[in-house]
Amino acid sequence: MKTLDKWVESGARILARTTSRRSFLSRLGSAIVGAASIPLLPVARADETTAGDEDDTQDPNKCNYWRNCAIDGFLCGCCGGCHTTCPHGTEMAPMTWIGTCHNPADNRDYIIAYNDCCGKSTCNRCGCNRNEGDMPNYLPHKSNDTNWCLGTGNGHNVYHCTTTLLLGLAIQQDTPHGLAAPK
Ligand code: ABN
Repeated sequence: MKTLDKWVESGARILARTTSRRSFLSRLGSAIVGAASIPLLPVARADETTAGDEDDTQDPNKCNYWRNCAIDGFLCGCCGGCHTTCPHGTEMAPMTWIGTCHNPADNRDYIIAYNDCCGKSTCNRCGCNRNEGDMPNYLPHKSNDTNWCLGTGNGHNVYHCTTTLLLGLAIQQDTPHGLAAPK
């Protein structure tokens, strides 16, 4: 014990001789803050990995999925169906809202139909509201904020979720005013 006491005492004397009180406190503070942040580092890195590596544009159950560019509704893939089929117990509305979305995977534009699934209470999962090309409600044929289930005509008017069907490639068209993008 005596040896340990002497060792600590001489260490403290050397420290006192070579350092001012202010610089000692500042170094001590840095050491404490540095040590406290060590356990956080792997967590922060893990978060970055998740955010950076995920490509939501190719995941049908994410709002950022490329086909969802003009959607206003709940994704059927989160409601017991998938992005192209209605969940069991619902039926697809015959009328639909159409959008043109860009697929970054092949750098092309596609025409997408947003067919609502009807006949069960609103799903309320994976609600997405992206609205590219959407128009106000007073232009109902150009607005995605419409319950297309009202057109089912068999009493299944309740909206449940929305599918995203790929109708085809969007190609540029000739117009009297020259070339125009299909959007
Ligand atoms: N087309 C989806 C939807 C349904 C009900 C109300 C608004 C939007």
